Amino acid sequence: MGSLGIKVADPYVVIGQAGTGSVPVEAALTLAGLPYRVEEVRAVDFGKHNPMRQIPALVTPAGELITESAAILIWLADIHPEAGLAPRIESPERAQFLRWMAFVSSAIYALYWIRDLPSRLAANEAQEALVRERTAERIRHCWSVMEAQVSPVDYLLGDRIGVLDLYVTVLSRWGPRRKVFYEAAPKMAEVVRRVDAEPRLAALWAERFPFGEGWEG
Ligand SMILES: N[C@@H](CCC(=O)N[C@@H](CS)C(=O)NCC(=O)O)C(=O)O
Repeated sequence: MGSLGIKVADPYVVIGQAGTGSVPVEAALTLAGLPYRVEEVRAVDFGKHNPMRQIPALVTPAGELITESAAILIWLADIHPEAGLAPRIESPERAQFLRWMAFVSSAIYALYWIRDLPSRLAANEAQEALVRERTAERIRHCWSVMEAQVSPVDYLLGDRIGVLDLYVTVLSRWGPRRKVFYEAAPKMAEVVRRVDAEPRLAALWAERFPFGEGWEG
């Protein structure tokens, strides 16, 4: 048994929830063809696995707990190089890969701690509305900064889909949502549309992050 009581022979376990940051992890495991199961958690139970009370978390087949979406995605891609989901350490694309994984995590994803629950920092409804407006503008700005610095081919780092594409695709579906993203980042817009349409992910998107009415904003 691993330290979390999961048998060593178990598949990966993703602690997550539909529509959240666990979806790019689920997508990476799907593309890599790795067996996994999702442990769907309610908000009150987030702390059961992650002391930060956040998802996603990943439990490896050896029973190790990994938190932080960027770390999980980079580690998965590195430990399963045969899946080709990230540039290898000696690759000329490696530095930019790490740069943008860290950027998406720290400059954009981190803002959802306040955006998802503005009352964490805002004292009344008017302040909450301002927080929503200003975080939307900040997120739009960060996407436009990234847009100006990347030169996508079919995907962000070349002609192969990878974990960075999955990360950007899922986060750009969150508020202020896709219409804002398409306008702020037209080159990256083509990439995320390609990832939305990736046949190997069709079933996952349908189950875990469906394209419902008005999903683009
Ligand atoms: N730095 C973390 C952020 C994770 C995060 O904010 N997850 C959201 C769900 S998408 C969450 O758990 N929110 C609840 C909270 O922060 O209280 C990561 O990259 O994994």
